Amino acid sequence: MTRRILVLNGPNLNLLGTREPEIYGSDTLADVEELCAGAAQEHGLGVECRQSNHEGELVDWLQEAGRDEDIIGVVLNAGAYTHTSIALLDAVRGTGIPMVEVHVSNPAARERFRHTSYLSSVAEASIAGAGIRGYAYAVDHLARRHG
Ligand code: CA2
Repeated sequence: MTRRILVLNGPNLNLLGTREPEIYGSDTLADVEELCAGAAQEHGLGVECRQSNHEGELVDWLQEAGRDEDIIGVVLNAGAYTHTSIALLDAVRGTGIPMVEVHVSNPAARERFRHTSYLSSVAEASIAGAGIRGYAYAVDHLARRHG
């Protein structure tokens, strides 16, 4: 099977493009997935895109990725779990797979409760505020580091 990058989106990101366009823009999650597929294809890689509103499901998928030798990296936008989830932090750490944290908006420029990320400490890179292009940058980074 083609080597691939797992693109994981957390809670409410299925709503991208439907509300709050001033914060998140007007592109949808389907647009994000298409963008990632294009960025990966440029490096001869595939993508597997998943979204869940459930923390445990995200943990399960990270664990699965850790057992899958064809997954070379994870792009993770954990949504609001970014600011709360030690379970996701532990899951990423447990996989040992390179992970790039992505945010469509720039949480550092928003409410104080968004300033803490439990995931930054286990991220190889963090990209925030670049809109959905941030996902493509993350895919590109993981592809290039893999070589
Ligand atoms: O900027 C990001 O990508 C966030 O991860 C998005 C999360 C937010 O909790 C983080 O602080 C930053 C929220 C995703 C909710 O997305 C929506 C999109 C459109 C309409 C409603 C929610």
